[in-house]
Amino acid sequence: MKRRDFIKNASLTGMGLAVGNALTNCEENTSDQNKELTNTPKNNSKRASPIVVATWHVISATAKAMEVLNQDGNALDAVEQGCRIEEANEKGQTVGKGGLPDRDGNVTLDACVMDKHGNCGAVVYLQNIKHAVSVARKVMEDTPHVMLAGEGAKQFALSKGFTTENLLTEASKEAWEKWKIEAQYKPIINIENHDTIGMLAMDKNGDISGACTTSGLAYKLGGRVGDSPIIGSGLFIDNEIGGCVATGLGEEVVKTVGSFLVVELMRQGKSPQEACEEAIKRIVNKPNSNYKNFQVGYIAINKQGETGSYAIHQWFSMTKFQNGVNEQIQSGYFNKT
Ligand code: SD4
Repeated sequence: MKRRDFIKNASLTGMGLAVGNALTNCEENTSDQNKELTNTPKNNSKRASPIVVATWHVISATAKAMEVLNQDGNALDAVEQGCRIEEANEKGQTVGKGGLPDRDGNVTLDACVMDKHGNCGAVVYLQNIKHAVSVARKVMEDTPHVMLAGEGAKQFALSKGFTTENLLTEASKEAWEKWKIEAQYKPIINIENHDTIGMLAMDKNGDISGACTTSGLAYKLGGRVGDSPIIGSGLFIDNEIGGCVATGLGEEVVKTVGSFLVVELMRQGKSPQEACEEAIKRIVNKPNSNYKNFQVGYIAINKQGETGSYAIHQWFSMTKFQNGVNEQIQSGYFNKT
């Protein structure tokens, strides 16, 4: 058996069975105590129409995702196809091709996906392969693993038919050359650097999936990985409750496991908007928080099709496509000074 086949089989047999048992056990456990712990809001309401939301102003990406949903694609297909639009957009300097490099001039990509079953896949420090989100999906579907890094991720992608290309465009190279003149040995954390695309979709069956893809912070230290490919931080989906994706300074999102936090707050009964606001408060209310110097933004969706978004600073926005309307919505923000 080839190594690749072995990996695939392992995911479908041993490990698959383990997960299957765990799920079965959960379903069978109907004790009152367990119900209380789970505290899942009831989903008696009418099913919402298909919906796509994404971080920042990415109308073409949400349009693509909705096109997939309208053609009976599922939420996972929608978020993957939507994110690919921005990964291929050379003008976007924070995602895929054209992404700004690290301080050594290397473009390194992070991405993840999570589906309605709670399956997930991620790649970190991926180089020379533009569609990191699709590689992340392959990790989820074709291996028993959740995350592949660096050269291993690249070799895996090549084995799946992805091809390599230079992701550093002339414009991004020029910007990097300019940055090098004054290069300060600290992460640049002003809000203009944050443009990760995180996308959540709910399909006609009411199932939710999400994806997140980025070239990370511009001029980061070589090897640095942010929140975007970390399940629970950059993205989290619980198909019983809803989903959340993050953008901004990944280090601060990781420290509060932001996307998981938002979903858990929704589980406790908060609306997506309230949950995003509470998660931002966790960051800014920390003793000695220097939140004035960095941006973090969250967008969220719940099972009823309600959405929310909130950030530390002004000018964060969410693109939302529902009922034929594809629009950019400015987010509320914490720092009014
Ligand atoms: C990171 N959260 O790597 C990402 C950066 C980001 O738009 O959001 N860029 O920390």
